[in-house]
Amino acid sequence: MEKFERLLVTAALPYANGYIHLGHIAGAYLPADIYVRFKRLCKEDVIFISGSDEHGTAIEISAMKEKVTPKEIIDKFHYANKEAFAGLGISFDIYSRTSNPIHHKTSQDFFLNLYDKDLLVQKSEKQLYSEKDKRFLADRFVEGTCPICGYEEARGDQCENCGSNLSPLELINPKSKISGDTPVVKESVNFFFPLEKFQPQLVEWIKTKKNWKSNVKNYCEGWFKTGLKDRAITRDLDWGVKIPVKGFEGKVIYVWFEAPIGYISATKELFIKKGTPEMWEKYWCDDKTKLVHFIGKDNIIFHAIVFPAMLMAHGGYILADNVPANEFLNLDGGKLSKSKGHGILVKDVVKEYNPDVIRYTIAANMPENKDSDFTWEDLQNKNNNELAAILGNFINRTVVFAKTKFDNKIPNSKVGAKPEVFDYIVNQKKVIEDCLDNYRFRDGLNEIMNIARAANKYFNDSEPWKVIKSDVDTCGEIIYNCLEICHTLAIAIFPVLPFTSERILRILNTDNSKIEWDNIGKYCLEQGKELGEDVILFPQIELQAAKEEEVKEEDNLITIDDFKKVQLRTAVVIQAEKVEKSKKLLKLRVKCGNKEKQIIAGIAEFYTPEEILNKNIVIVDNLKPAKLMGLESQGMLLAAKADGKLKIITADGEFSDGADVS
Ligand code: B3M
Ligand code: ZN
Repeated sequence: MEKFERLLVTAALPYANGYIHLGHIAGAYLPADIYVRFKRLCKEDVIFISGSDEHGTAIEISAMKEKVTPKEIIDKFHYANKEAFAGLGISFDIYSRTSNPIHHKTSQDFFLNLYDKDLLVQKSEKQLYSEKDKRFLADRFVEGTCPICGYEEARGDQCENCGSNLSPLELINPKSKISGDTPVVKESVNFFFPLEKFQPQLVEWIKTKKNWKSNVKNYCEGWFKTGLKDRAITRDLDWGVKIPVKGFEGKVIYVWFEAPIGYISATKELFIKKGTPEMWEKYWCDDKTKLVHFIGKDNIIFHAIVFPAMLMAHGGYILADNVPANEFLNLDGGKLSKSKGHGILVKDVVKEYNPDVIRYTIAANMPENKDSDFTWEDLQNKNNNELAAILGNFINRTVVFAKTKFDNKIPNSKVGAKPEVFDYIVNQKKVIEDCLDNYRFRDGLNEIMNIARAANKYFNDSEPWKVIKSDVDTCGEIIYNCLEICHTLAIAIFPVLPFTSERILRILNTDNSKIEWDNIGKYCLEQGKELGEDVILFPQIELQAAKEEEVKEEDNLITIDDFKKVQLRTAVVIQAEKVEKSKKLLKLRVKCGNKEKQIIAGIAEFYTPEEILNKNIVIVDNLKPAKLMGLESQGMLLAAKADGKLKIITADGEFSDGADVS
């Protein structure tokens, strides 16, 4: 890793007053997780830090609205978000919280360091104070009449009616939102961080960052052009980290000053837990550490300008090597599809979908250079047409071949020359490294999938189903190579699809001891060993098309010629059994005139195999074959469905099988 010996990766600390949604994931957490998982596979020394941001007026306001304490709010969302991240496989080394005592102490020490050096400026300003509440009222704790438009419920910081930016002192008839009390004007002293003074140093520093994304650099240059201004870093509030200076009781450190220090506190906490408390310094104070902050674009100013300036002011700390901020992911075109029952909260979607399918869809659409969109139709497409059709298909056809033709064992490769596809794979390894190292995760994913594409081509071109008829050894070699490529894929997809990687290993009946980046394209499997159970990695996802509801009656009409295209015939069920691992499907063998067909029917919740056996049913005879759970279905049976019940249409007693129905 060039000049670096270790990696410190942070992902923004989300406020603990709301649930994490897919937009957050696309902005910071998934790119960070892909990066970290990749680096771990490369055997690099890496720690991945995040946690809940638990201070700030937003949290106090939520508490007030819900008539609970801030502590109740942060507890609720901290644990819920921690669990949601885990459900999506976001693999933090620690998910801490800024309410922890170690964070209060770390932030106060940091503050005192700057205070002792006389770097902080004190300024007295007029503020609204409520005698009844016994406190100064921060912007959002005041309500009054807008001086611009006369709207009576304008907030202290902004009028929601006319959009004007306001200060609480401008409001006519200001009232405390806590008690309704009419506040008075009082002087209050607060501390300011001398950001202006650090501009030249920041400009020089960012100039050296040749590999920063242009969106981040441009954004910073915009701020430099206007000129940085000193920033207030304390507030007249109750909830937060207390100011460790006499005479400043009842005030706290501004949340945006202490939250980034949370990365440091969390690192300390991590190493205390590991039993090597002094190690945190290696990660924060040794310039052989590479520090990377993953954030969404709305946090750039704090991570690329304010926090680095704070670290410069303090001294002794390393500065970020990169701040690969993402743009926004628009969720379902802004409409959250609540009517369709599809939420966008991580805690909900992980219950409904394979987390890897969510990870894949977001990674493929990652808003790296511009805003992008997430839609459920796209998730369905990505699952059915990419994950299932390319990756899942290769694993499945390989394993099924080994199962049926090689006794479910990894065949011995007697011939022993590595086919060319491995040269391609070894080269792809470098291509993927280049993408992931440079925070190009969309491209990286595409290049990873190119290995699966090449694998399918190798399978097709080698035609093992033909070779087996004349040359079992050569066929064994082909299938052995394909199984090795399955193992290589388990490594290559691991950063993006960790759950699937694990499942592939189970299918191959092997452990993760060979799962390291350098083993891509290498032989790792034990010949002759029994394989595990094969499972369908990506079952088809059917979405109720949104448009369905909107289809108008007249659009629904068809001509007699349309109808004639459908060949309906009677058929008799001659065999019926359950489809393994499926609650819904039965596998039927039907006789229709002088031919037999296999039909996979979604009726298992309503009929047992015994009940349907020997029934005279009606089938669509000329339906294009389709695969369901890996099984070919060569037709469809007719059934009526209403109120959660289902009855198949029968032609009992009247007709022999094979009769036309019209
Ligand atoms: N809590 C803002 C946000 O959640 C803020 C990030 C802090 S990172 C140190 O977008
Ligand atoms: Zn107004």
